[in-house]
Amino acid sequence: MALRYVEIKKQHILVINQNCYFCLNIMINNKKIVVVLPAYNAALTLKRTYDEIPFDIVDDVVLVDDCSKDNTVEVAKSVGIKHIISHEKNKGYGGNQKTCYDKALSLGADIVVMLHPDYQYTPKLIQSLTYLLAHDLYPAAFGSRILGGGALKGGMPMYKYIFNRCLTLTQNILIGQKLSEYHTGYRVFSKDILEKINYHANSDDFVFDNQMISQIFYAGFSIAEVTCPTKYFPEASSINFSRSLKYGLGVLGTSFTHFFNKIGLMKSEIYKSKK
Ligand SMILES: Nc1nc2c(ncn2[C@@H]2O[C@H](COP(=O)(O)OP(=O)(O)O)[C@@H](O)[C@H]2O)c(=O)[nH]1
Ligand SMILES: [Mg+2]
Repeated sequence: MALRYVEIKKQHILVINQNCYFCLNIMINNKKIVVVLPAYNAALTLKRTYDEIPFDIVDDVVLVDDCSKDNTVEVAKSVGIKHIISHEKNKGYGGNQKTCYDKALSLGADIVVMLHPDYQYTPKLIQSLTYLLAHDLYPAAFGSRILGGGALKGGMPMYKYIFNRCLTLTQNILIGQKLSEYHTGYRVFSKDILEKINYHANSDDFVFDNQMISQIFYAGFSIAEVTCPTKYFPEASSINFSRSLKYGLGVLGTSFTHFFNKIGLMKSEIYKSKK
């Protein structure tokens, strides 16, 4: 009997005969994996990113479009993304992620992968990152551009690299942790984390990412890191020096807030648990 392997709409299918076929999607440890793509002007890079997602283990993809000025939504439809949400107004990167995580939880995700659709981080790392969560070793895993030297090799501007290293050192001291960087955009979270931390209380801007790390550590969760290459090219990076500066100040504010809450001098809304 000749078995046939086909790929239909990103599903891997083993065909025995006309009436009999098997979907070859593998669930790691019975966990549902949802990839969320917070998109803003991602039309030129979305397909390249989407095509590299490992659909043998990924169950669903959600794209949230933050009122892009290009045809991101049309491209998302054309590549076959099932869950597309469009913001009527531009909310910002943090506001976008709030919608992403709400949707992923409503789809019953056990593991949520936040992947930038600007093709800066390779989707080929999804397996390595998600296995750490699927086997209950860690509740969160990040792709680190600092471990393994991916940042400079990938063309991160020198001023961003220096900011990254200085802010990371300060944060490790104030938060009492040992991450290699707090600024990567490649993050995988367990359902437990997303159900517990109050991410809705965070900023709608870029500092959202940093507040989330602070909340995760504050709640007593740990974070794994995996070396990660990165690519800097015009479509993958829009944050200029002044936005970086604003972000850097926000990061310092977040770290001091964390420290003052820890020693009991402040009681901030962002650390109130959702459950
Ligand atoms: N929702 C939203 N996302 C944005 C906005 N500006 C940038 N982004 C997204 O934020 C992420 C990081 O921005 P990016 O310019 O790639 O930053 P960089 O790679 O660190 O220089 C990317 O996924 C962008 O699509 C915005 O105004 N709104
Ligand atoms: Mg980018």
